[in-house]
Amino acid sequence: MTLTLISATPSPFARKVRIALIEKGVEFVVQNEVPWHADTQTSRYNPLEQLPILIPDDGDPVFESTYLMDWVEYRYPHPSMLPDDPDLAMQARLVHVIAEGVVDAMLLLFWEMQRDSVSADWTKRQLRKVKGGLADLDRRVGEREFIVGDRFGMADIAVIAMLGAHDTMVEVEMIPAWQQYTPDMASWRALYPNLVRFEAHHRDRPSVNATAPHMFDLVEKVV
Ligand SMILES: N[C@@H](CCC(=O)N[C@@H](CS)C(=O)NCC(=O)O)C(=O)O
Repeated sequence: MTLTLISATPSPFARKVRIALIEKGVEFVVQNEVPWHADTQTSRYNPLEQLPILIPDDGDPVFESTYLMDWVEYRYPHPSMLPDDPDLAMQARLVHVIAEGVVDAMLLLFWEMQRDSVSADWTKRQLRKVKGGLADLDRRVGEREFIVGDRFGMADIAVIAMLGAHDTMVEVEMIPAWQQYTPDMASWRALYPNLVRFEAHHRDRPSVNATAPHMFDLVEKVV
C-alpha cells in the first residue's frame, strides 16, 4: 500500500502526522502544497479544503490532523504514540488539545495581522490563548524528558509541532506586530525555560529534525 500525505512545508498540523509516521517506520510520499493558492488539490479530497490529507491507494482520503493522529495510531499501533495507562493516555490527548489550541490561535493572529483593519480586542484575546497555553505547557513539561509517560509520543509531537509553528511566527516577524497589542509578548524561547530545555533535548531526534518547518511564499491574497 502506498500512502500519500498532502502536506505543506511550514504546516504544524502536517508535521505531527509526518513525525508519527516516521516514528512508526511507515513509508509515505509527501506532496507539498500551498493550501492558500488557487491550484491547491486540498478541495479534491477534503470538503474543509485543508491539509494534512492522507491518501491511501486502497481507500478513501482521511484528513484533519487530530483525527489523522488517531487514524495512524489505529492503523499502525506499534510503537504506540500513547502511554499504555488509560489515564496517562487521556493526559497525552489533553496536551495535544492544548498545543493545537495554541497553534489555532497563532494562525488566527497571523491572518488578523494581514488585514487592513485589525481588531485590537480580538487580537488580545487570541494572544491570551497563546500565552496561557504556553505557560500551561511549560508547567506540564517541567523537568520531564517526555511530557506524559516514559516514552516519546503524541503529547511530545504536538508540543514540538506547536513550538516550530511559533518559531515560524517569529521568522515572519509576528512578535513586533503582536507587541502592539500585548507589549510583554515575546518568543517562547525568551519566556518558557522548561519548553526551551525540552525542545533542545528532542531537536536532533530523526523524526523531529527531518520535519523542521520552512515557511513558503504566499503569493495570492488570502484575507
Ligand atoms: N484543524 C485542522 C487545521 C488544518 C489547517 O489549518 N491547515 C492549513 C495548512 S497549515 C490549511 O490547509 N489551511 C487552508 C484553509 O484553512 O483554507 C487540522 O488539525 O488538520
